[in-house]
Amino acid sequence: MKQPAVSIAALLLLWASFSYSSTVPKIIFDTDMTGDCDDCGALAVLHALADRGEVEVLGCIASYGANPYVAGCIDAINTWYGRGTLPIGAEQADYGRTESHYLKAIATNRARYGHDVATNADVPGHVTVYRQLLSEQPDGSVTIVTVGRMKALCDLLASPPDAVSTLDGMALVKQKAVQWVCMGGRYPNSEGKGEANFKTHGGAGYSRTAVETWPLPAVFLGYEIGARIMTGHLLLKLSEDTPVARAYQLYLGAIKKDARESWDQTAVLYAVRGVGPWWTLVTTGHNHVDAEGVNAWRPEPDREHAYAVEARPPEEVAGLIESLMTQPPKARGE
Ligand SMILES: [Ca+2]
Repeated sequence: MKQPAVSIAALLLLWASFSYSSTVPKIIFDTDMTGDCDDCGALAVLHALADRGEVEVLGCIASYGANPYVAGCIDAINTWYGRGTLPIGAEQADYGRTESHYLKAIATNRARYGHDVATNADVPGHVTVYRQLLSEQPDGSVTIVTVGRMKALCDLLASPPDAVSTLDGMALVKQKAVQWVCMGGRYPNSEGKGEANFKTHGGAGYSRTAVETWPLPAVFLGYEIGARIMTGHLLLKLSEDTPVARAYQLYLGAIKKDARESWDQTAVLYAVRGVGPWWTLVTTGHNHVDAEGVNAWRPEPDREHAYAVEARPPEEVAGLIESLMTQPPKARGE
């Protein structure tokens, strides 16, 4: 009697692991990694959750061409986590905003980080990669996470049919994506304050277009959520052989702080684990964005928009994010 019982248990475990792996979110990570370090922290959280079997990372998009070394830094981080072959697409145009406290130091140090991409010119364009990643996936399966300006997302939505897919960008998104999770804006923002991803550096038109035309559910993690979650202090203690730690060391050293707000990490955490105990969602109404890129939540008409509201103390979420950002990569066997 013992033998069959063990086999059934093993079969159940196998079935559970199969059904689990087939239902984890599939994520494209769209980042403007340049002027702040929370993009690196968000990518670390994404890899840590992938190491735990909670998410499949499809690829990364470097949006807005803010700095030539975005793709190189992304590749250094992906390589550190054993995912150096993940596709990266990058905006090839140079918009001239090149300052970053950490990008070049990490992207060009291939001897230390073992990656093979140095600059955005070493990878295909953002639209090509976006379209490729989407077209390869089952219908209704992809979550797009943006933690920067929405230039690349707008370019995807406006893209014509090509060799990758006979569908235009809007039809491709409708067929393959399931939701958009966006770090951006403020909620409900009746006072009309601006937020960087929506408003600055030419982003205004893009945020308005993206929010108005995105054809599926969209969830927004606002400025006010991540602004209260301070993380990074444990990364300061890690070796500079860890690229995410190095980014934080260089960035926090430059601004003379020992931790940073965690805006971008909240979008990744939500996209993988949902509201959890940390947030509730306001789902009635819609996110309105004006011509200047300033958003406000309007109670009507209702659209498929939602925004997160803090439900747990920020210190608790900070502890979780910090532990994920410092979780040793599974691929390194540490
Ligand atoms: Ca960002």
